[in-house]
Amino acid sequence: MNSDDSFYISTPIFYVNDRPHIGHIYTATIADIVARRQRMIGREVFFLTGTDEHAAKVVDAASDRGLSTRAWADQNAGAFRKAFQDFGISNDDFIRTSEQRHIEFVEKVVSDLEATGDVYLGQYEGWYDVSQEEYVPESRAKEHEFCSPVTRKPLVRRAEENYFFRLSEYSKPMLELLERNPDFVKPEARKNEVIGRIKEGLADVPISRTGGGDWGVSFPGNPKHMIYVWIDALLNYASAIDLDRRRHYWPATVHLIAKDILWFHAVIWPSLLMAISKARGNEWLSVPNTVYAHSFWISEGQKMSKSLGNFIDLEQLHGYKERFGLDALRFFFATQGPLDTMDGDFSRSRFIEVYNSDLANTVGNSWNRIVNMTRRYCAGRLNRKVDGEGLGAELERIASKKPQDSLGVGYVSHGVEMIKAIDSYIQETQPFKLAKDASNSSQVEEILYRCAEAYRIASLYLWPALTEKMTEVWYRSGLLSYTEVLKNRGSGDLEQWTAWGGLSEGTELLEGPALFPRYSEE
Ligand code: ME8
Repeated sequence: MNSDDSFYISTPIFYVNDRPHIGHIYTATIADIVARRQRMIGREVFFLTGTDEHAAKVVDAASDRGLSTRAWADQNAGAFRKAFQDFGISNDDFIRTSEQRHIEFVEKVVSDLEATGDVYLGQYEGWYDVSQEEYVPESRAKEHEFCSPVTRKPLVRRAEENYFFRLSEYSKPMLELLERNPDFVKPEARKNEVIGRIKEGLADVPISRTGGGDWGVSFPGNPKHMIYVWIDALLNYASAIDLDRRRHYWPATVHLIAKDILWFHAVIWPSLLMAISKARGNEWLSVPNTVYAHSFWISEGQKMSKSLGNFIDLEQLHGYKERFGLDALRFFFATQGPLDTMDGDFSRSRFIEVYNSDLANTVGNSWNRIVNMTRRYCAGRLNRKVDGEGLGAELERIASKKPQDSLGVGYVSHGVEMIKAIDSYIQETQPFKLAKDASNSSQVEEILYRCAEAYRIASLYLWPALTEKMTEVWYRSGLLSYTEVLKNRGSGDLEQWTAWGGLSEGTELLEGPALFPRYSEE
């Protein structure tokens, strides 16, 4: 079991047949926001991402370009690594399935499973979805007119001698797991889909292929067979843990994925882990706490596709970053993304609308007003430290609400609500009017302290998404030590930080450029 204060979050490992796009950056950003918040509340976080390299489509994409598979995989793995840096992702490790540490682990596990009989040699014939690298059961193939349920590309008939994983043995343990741990699959509706499909019955699954070249991990003792890319891929979550050094992070707290790969994560992966535990003794690798499957981004109202030309690629994302700032993109992902069971539409007009209303007019403007009034009426300093009367109770009410998603991403919206509460408070108390009469000066000082202090509290809710701009706010209000605390993982204490009164008397608020300048298309 992992220690209570550790928190292990992963993204899928992404195929290197092409460069990253919005979907990959989205999942990584959400995982990043979760990871940052968990570090903030004092957990010791391990945040893993990486690349899935041994897929046939990587081989095909490389040969289309006249490159070696290795060269193409290296190039794209590099592109993922760079993109994650460019978009502020704070992953602790980046695993590639072509690394030796991973390959050795896969070989060891597969040998163990062969020894217990959970993996055996047999015959398979069925419908294969080349675009998704998976077999599709007869009934599902029929239902989708023998096309890929995901990409609509025609399925192909494949027959082969394969090694199989005895998944059929795990229906009962899987149903028990889902019963015992109601948080195992999130959101709730996804869990019901999974339970429904398990109840239809689980068949053994092929886990090797032959004749597809030598790009992959060969089956231990029978190198004619290569280990199927999905088994190879799922094991990354364990191989990266480096069982001596990072053992205390196990089991994973959350595997964050999208709905397209839910079955692999919610059924095959835990079954595999149960089989591994059987081989190695109980609890060697126990099942994750939660598999969280978000939905898809679509674009301008339609499914994204290369042929429609509405694919939001890396260049476009860089365009948003340059024009609006990285924080604006992260904020849009956090508050408008398909985190639940509905797909989310990424449209430029919506992006601008959210940017202007939440960031320019609320988060940015409110800070600007507080600083300007403090400079104008109080020589730039918060001269009077007071309690939160008139504002504190409202902040507490907002803070006590549970966000809709179980990951806690919704806390970002709490920060915006808190800032709206500051704006209402300014509206009610009218410090700009009071300041006209010098005899009100202490009252004005009190109001401005309350606003700045409430903003400080809101900034802590916003920081996991708005990391650059809230760090800037901390700089402008003498709180730069926060960033030092956050660098030392696990030393943050959010309760203490968000308690009223963090800003000391005499704090100077510094002027600076607008945090989020209003955007207009002209
Ligand atoms: O499936 N909207 O890799 P992959 C939101 N290698 N998220 C999206 C998205 C969209 N339109 N499109 C993709 C694989 N994603 C395997 C995984 S894990 C052991 C192996 C995101 O490169 C989302 O996280 O096809 C989805 O699950 C993932 O990219 C699929 O990435």
